Amino acid sequence: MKRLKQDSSDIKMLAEKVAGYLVNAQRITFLTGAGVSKESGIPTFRDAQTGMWANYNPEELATPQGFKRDPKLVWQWYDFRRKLLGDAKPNPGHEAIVELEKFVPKVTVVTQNIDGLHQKAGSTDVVELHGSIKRFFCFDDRHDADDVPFGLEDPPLCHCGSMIRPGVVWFGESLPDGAFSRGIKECESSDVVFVVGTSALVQPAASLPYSAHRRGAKIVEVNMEATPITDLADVFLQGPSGETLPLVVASLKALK
Ligand code: BV8
Repeated sequence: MKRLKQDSSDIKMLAEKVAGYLVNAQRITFLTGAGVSKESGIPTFRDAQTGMWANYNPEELATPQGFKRDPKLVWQWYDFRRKLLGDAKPNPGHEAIVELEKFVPKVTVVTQNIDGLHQKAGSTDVVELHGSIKRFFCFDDRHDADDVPFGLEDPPLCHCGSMIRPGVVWFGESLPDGAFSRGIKECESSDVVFVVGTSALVQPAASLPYSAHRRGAKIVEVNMEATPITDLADVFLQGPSGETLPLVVASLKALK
């Protein structure tokens, strides 16, 4: 049922339907985006940028060209976001994904997020399609750089003389070796693929649910609003993932 503006009884009934998919599932994959971290206080990628960032387009800042054009601005944008993350904690949505590891033999998280909250929550198999804001390497040769202090005005320099940048994948850059192929493999071998908190606009991540669907996986979308994936989904759970995913876990426990 894809009726938008689902009420609580709809959501409960749909959560029970999803739990039914999980009773005998051997492998499930969660493809997550910024929405899963929203209830941890992390603005989503497309939320209106807050404060001083209101006048900048993230898709311009998150590019090698943007960094070369204005290294100070891009560096400070990531420093601001990294600080936001500092004391962010996983929310009940992250925790529900971890709890499912008790009931399903294999649970993989393929995330577009760079915030590390899935790992912090305790997920044991996480693929970071777009890297991590907590890692750094140099712009020219990708020499790893140790942890960089907060509050630098400008990007520090690598021992090779190149500017150090955040260890994330920018627009126009390839995904880390093996990450996307691992994402395809997990989505194509899963009984159920959850697509949680993503606008499903950025490629090639947004193509993963289609790979899963072609192989017959059940697709469960969790979002506040419809996306390009909604029509593909077997179930669309409309609501915050911090509320809907724990409902699925509670329904599964009642079935076990
Ligand atoms: C690449 C890291 C190969 C940086 C990010 C076709 C094929 C291949 C490439 C392309 C293609 N078409 C276009 C491209 C180019 C480009 C692209 O996709 N552009 C878009 C704009 C069309 N793709 C690339 O460049 C990729 N590279 O393809 O390499 C290549 C190489 C060279 C030359 C050619 C090809 C690399 C893309 C990676 C970019 N890096 N992040 C950083 O974060 O600073 S992308 C960034 O935005 C995120 O990582 C995420 O992937 C993306 C979208 O964000 P979402 O996570 O979806 O968040 P968003 O805000 O959009 O949505 C939040 C959702 O949550 C909403 O739906 C909302 O309703 C929902 N929500 C809110 N609250 C809640 C909630 N849901 C549940 N609960 C809640 N409480």
